[in-house]
Amino acid sequence: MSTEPADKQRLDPRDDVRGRSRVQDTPELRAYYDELAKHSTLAFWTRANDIEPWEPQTRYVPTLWPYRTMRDLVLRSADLVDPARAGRRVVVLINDSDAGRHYTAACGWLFSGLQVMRPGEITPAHRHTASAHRFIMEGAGAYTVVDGHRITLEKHDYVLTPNGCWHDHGVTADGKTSIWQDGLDIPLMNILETNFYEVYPEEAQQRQYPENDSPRTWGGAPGLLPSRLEQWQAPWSPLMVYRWRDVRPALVEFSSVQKPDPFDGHIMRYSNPLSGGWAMKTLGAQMQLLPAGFEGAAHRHTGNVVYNVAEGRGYTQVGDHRFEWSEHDVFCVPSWTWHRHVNLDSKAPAFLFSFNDFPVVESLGTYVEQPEGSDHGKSAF
Ligand code: 1HN
Repeated sequence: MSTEPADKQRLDPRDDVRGRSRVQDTPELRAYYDELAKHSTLAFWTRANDIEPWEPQTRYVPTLWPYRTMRDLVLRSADLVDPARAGRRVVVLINDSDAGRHYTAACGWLFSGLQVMRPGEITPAHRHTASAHRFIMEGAGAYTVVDGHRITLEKHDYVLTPNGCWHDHGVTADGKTSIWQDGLDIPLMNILETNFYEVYPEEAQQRQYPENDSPRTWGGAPGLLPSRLEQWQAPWSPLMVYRWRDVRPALVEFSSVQKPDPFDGHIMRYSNPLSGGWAMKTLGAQMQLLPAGFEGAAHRHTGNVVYNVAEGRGYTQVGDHRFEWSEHDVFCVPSWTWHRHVNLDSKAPAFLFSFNDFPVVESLGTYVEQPEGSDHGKSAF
């Protein structure tokens, strides 16, 4: 016998089965629910089907932030506020959904923004529980100082600011106005209510190590690690910057000997060279090469991804949205949303940088992937 769903639960015929909530509303029950509410309680069966969906239900909308619009907006912020007063001069990418606005999220647990720095400017030194990473989009002379390690930054370099590390950044006086994308796990840290923040006693840190000591120590050549250094204790990668001048040729070499993945083309992760795992505990990042004319197959997976187009032109179908992209456009793929990538250039590869919350999703054992047309992976069980 069909029953009406209880108070305010969504109407889904699939819920009319044993093991799901299908309690019919009655005047006695309504009175009981009112009584429960007075005592900071509720009847689980009135909410069960909503809070235990059959499969992940994202609260985020697929979104494209086109660089031709974003660039003008970000540059305008440089005329309007001083980074030393603003703390950080960042235009935040907001997912235009209740959850996105509430958590200040671009997608899922991912916060992202575009930051601009003019020559001679600095962002005052600070630290927080949230982890951060950055993808350099344009400019010259940018640098960051992470716990006393000064790192010079060039276009398309990827750099870490792990949780709790002091950091400040700037652009040298002889550099060029620089724009980069920041990615942080702020929404996750705030939902866990674990987020602390501190300002450094001085505006900027003194460099405590030789310039670029991190990549010079840990990234001199692939697979080559120091034999006699004290063991690295931190839970993040000792290699803090991954240079585009190394990453791009590495992907081209990789693609020359491997078959492309049907969904992602040739995709590589920015990993901790000591473990092979993600470089930080909460945020992951990848670079992928879509071969000329690549037409990816559709799949979906748990975990959220924010892309930044490093090179090329194409489109990504995300749910009902077709995002045509070219250099530095940013777009997101929310958890468990079907998507496929297409490189519209028949002669040149496209490169997509992306960052994600996979380290969290994987470490909790909740990563699930499903190729289109297959039942495999549909359920986590
Ligand atoms: C942060 O530390 C930076 O250091 C940029 O550049 C953006 C947004 C929220 C919280 C911390 C930075 C940030 C941030």
